[in-house]
Amino acid sequence: DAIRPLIAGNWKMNGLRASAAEFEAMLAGAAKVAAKADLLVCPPATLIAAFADKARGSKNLKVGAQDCHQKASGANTGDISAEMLADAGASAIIVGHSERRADHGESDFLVRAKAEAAWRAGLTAIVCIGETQHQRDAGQTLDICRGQLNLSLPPAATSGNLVVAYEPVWAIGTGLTPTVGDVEQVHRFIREFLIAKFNGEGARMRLLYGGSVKPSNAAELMAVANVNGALIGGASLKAADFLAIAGSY
Ligand code: G2H
Repeated sequence: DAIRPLIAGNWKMNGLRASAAEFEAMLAGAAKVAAKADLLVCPPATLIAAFADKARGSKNLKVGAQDCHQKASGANTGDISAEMLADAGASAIIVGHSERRADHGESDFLVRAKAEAAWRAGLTAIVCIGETQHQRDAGQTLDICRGQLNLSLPPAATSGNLVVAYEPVWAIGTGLTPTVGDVEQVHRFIREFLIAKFNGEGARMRLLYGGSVKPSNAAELMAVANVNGALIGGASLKAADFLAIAGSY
């Protein structure tokens, strides 16, 4: 069977309660594009409950989170647990985004613990990996990806509880995208890794591309072998762009 694509929006630190109108437009348009792909919107934590309430009962569009703490509860001022995100109505959590790895010093080991926290709360983990410009220039792209996959993916990963997102750091928010050939090479490498480690489950896991995906390049990127959807930042903030990307399947 073909892998059902996932089009996931990562709003990052953008969005106020007034953004509900944009989310409602996504919800309204989702039915048209949902025949071919699952849709997920990951707003900032402050908006998850309100958006999830609006999306309740929608089979077309779900709400997710951008990060979680690895523990279920405790003396961790300012942190939010996967259990709390599940309680707010999230169905998935992005973990290990390069901005968190860079800005908050998150290690592969912590990312793995966060993925397991998502599962503990019954949620899907979307684990992000990807190389920096410096690492790409040094020819280390596949080595970096292998290292991150080895250490960030928990051994109990299945095609149902894990999504992998490949996001070359130099392509994030820069407007630069790798060539189709580059994406194809890295995604083939990741697929081979996943099959070697998780057998049939690895063959069925969803593998997203992320980094400056927009309506004008989505069809080309989504057509690449082993690209089973997209993780979209900037272009996921506007319903028209997000739905156009989702509709490019
Ligand atoms: C990569 C991506 C979303 P953008 O971070 O995760 O952001 O599409 O803005 O490059």
